[in-house]
Amino acid sequence: MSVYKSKLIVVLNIIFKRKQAIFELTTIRIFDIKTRLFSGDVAQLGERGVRNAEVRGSIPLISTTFLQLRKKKNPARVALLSAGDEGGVSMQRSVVVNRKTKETAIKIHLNIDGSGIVDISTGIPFFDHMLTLFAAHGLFDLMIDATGDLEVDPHHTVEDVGLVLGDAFNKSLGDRKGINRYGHAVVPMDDALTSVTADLSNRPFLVYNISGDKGAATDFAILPAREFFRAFATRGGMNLHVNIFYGENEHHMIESVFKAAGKALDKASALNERRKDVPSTKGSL
Ligand SMILES: [Mn+2]
Repeated sequence: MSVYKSKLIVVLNIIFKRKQAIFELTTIRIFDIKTRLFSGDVAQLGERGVRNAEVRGSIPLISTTFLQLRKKKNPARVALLSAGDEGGVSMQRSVVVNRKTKETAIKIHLNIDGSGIVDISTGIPFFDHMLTLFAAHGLFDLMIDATGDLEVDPHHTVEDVGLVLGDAFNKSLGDRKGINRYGHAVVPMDDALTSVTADLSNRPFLVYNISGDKGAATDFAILPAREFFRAFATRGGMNLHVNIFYGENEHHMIESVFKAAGKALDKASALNERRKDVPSTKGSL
């Protein structure tokens, strides 16, 4: 930011010091935010991060400006948010959600504008494998640390991870302004083919159709996967349609479901630079 712009911001801040909303509006109008977009941070953010930051660019710039001017008043907050701004991290939609019950303890860190960095431990290796595929193909950064009463049944852990991951998506999406809202993917895995269609409508509803042969049962089979997606869609405020068209191998069938879900949700959750408001003619989601 040029010296001229910095000084102008100081002046604006003094003029509007009790009217933050006006200050923000003024700043957005004056500067072309895209021109100062994290010079040097592109490599860290990746293409999608930059694109999303461009869409949302105005907000971090303004927070940074406020932080610089109010540094003396709240140093801890300044340090936290400034660090994020320097690394471009604050531009991304990133949340941490914790949930602990008598059956399970789950911690999830999700960045829906990530690059597919995954670290998952649920105690159910096949579930870890599926969630890894979901995040890797959806380009989400996802850390899941879950422990549950697996000696009773994997069901509690599977369902509760679905609930907490749904919460994490819901929190990440915020007021859902600027998102595509809809996303669709059809993904093959050798003999299996699945489509997932997502509408981030805030109207939870799961459709889960299995046309093919269900194959041999595993400890994380097609039906437990459905319970995961039911919990996930409910808490995530999503309408999800999962259609498993066919498949001979159950592992491949479920794998195509999780990959397709990741890709569909990547598209649906991404910010669209042409959309400034909530993608609903009602005005809210
Ligand atoms: Mn596999």
